[in-house]
Amino acid sequence: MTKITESVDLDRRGHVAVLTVNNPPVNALSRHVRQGLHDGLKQAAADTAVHAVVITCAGRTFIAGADITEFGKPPAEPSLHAVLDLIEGCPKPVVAAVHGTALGGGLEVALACHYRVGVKAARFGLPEVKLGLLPGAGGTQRLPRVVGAPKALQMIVSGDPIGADEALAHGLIDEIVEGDLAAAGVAFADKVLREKRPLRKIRDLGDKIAAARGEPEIFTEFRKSVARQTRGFRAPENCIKAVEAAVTLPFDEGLKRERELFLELLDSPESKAQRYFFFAEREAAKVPDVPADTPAREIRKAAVIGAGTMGGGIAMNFANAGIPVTVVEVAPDALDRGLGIVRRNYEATASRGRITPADVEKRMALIQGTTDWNAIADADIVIEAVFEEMPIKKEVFARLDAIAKPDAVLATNTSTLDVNEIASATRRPESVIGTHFFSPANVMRLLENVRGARSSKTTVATAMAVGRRIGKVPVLVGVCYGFVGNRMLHQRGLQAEKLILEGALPHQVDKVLTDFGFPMGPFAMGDLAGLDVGWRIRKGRGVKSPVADRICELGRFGQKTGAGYFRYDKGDRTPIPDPDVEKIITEVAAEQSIVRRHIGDEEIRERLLYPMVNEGAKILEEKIAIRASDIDVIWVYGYGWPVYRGGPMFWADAIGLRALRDRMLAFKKQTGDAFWTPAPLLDRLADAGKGFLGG
Ligand code: T1G
Ligand code: NAD
Repeated sequence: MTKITESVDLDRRGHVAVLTVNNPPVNALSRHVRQGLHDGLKQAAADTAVHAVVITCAGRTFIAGADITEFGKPPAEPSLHAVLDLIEGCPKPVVAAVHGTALGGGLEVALACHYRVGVKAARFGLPEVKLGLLPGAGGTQRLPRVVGAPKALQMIVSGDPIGADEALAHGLIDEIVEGDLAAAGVAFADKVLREKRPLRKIRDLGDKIAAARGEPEIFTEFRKSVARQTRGFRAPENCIKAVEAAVTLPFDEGLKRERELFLELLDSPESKAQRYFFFAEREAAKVPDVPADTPAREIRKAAVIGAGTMGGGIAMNFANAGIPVTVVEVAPDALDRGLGIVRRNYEATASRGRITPADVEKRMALIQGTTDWNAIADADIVIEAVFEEMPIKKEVFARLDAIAKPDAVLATNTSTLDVNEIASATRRPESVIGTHFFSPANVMRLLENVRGARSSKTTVATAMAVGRRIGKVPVLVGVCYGFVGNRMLHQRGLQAEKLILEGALPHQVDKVLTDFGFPMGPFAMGDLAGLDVGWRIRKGRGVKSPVADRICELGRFGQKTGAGYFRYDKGDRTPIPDPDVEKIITEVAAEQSIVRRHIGDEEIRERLLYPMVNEGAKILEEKIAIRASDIDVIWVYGYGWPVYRGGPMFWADAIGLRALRDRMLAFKKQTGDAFWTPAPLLDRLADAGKGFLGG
């Protein structure tokens, strides 16, 4: 075994040279890996005793792509292109032996090889679009030549990997192998030599792309089919153009076109935001004083109290992860209603072909409904999702304290209430934590875990681990009113109500945020979540929101009642502006002697988003959030902040905190409203010319 570089070893097995990449944690193509492959290949090519080469990786995965931490830095030789040319141009067969994930530049390395084998569990993908990029090392030119243009479009624009079976079916790999991977790679190389198979260079393959030549509708139809989910993203269109180039241009010209399209994206604000977010999401999983090896409770059985809007969705998450879950309700009719919605949701998913009817039954079988509280005595975690009223919450937790097993984690899904006060209703506050899901709970990926003053490290570790296990992105926050997300949302809501009183209309305000990239605006979002939830909270706190209160007094709770700020046709979720609401708004404005005026979109955007950022600064000062990037993860996964804008704190840094702070002061001067007072942290950073994310 020869060490070519710190991360690449060269070994000889008979006439086959084996190049092994070992660059933990995911064998990214850092400069020393590229150097190692480059020099190792040269060595193997020059060695007359070597008749073939296998490229494989140590550790948990094949190469997971270019080293994202190197982006934005001056390019270092050898380039990946140079390495791939060496692989494809090698006069001896080169075989890629894949396990784990061959992603991005990793799949491009495999595509430059003459043959590819993979283990059954291997996955293959080009996820660059998720970083606001495109496969920039020949992936957009080689993949279509193997799997055809339509499949390549689907893989490159979705960024989602495919499994080994599908890869084999599409000719992306030549064989699924078992046992020791390097040995299997060598055996395959020996077979290639024995059978005198040609050096199959994908650059020379033409039949699959020929099939798409003269069929521009493939691209037109594809653009139409992805228009909705790619709205606002820059990278998908460049990905499509690059695949078009693969079909219409000779290989080397296509490669040049790919390069142009890649460089356009590399410096784009969207890709910078999405690359920032890649690391922000991974940082959010880390809790400084709760090391990754802190023992978490094993969750074999779960329970949910309340089968309402949230309880049902929460139960589905556990069933989806194969964990049996018991749902407790006050009465059989409430239970039937709640579990009926759960079954209909599963059947709707099955009707769209995402799960099978058998899956529906399997998951429903994991969800047991009851009104008997003793049924939850053996649950490892209990999540409460009953009405948002403190007395009811405390009564429920006192009862849980009496029934639940000693080491159970007791969690509350409250959206605003004091988790410490809820915990005080038990004799085991160290086992109590907030697990704040977002509506619809079986869909939204964010889980805001709320650490109480007495929550133990094991309880925190368990809540974070459970979150990942049920497919959520858990972020840990502290106890305060509305935690992080709802607390910032509240500031936006206050301004949204003022904006419609002063002259804007709900659909105009919503359009400003949907143009910004949100899936919906504040008013349509209120209608989705149910205006009664906010009304119940306001009444509980003795605060008023004149327009919203008046709408609720009319029984207009949003989508669930067919009308809220907007009205909805039966079975349709499209918000329709309603003159009745405009009438309510103008009446309330008149009662408050507000002279309505034209308000421009720029002002609407600033007044909705700057107060959120300002509240984010206060949240950081109070250490309710561990880091600024956690706030961004919360807003992207919980509230639909467009990922290509990074999140509110990243976005604020991009605008410049001084400019943002000065606009707030301008609004303060204009309105005389202390609401616009910049947070001390914002002021300090603005004066220092710094940002929330350092720099
Ligand atoms: N570069 C640098 N660091 C990376 C990395 C990468 N490509 N991938 C992962 N990491 C770090 C990550 O930050 C974390 O660090 C640790 O590895 C474990 O990751 C030319 C332009 C492979 C499926 O987009 O999807 O190739 O937090 O927690 O859940 O065309 O990582 O421990 O310090 O995510 O098991 C394209 C990105 C690059 C794949 C493993 N490739 N990675 O998931 O672990 S662009 C990607 C992933 C490119 C070429 C272009 C996942 C994974 P830390 P993890 P995991
Ligand atoms: P909901 O009114 O739809 O459901 C509450 C359910 O709890 C009802 O079915 C009720 O019968 C049941 N219930 C009440 N008291 C009970 C008891 N003692 N034992 C068993 N069941 C009982 O309310 P929801 O929207 O699901 O909200 C539930 C909790 O989740 C609240 O704390 C809310 O703030 C929070 N939350 C709501 C949302 C949202 O968007 N709706 C989002 C996040 C968090």
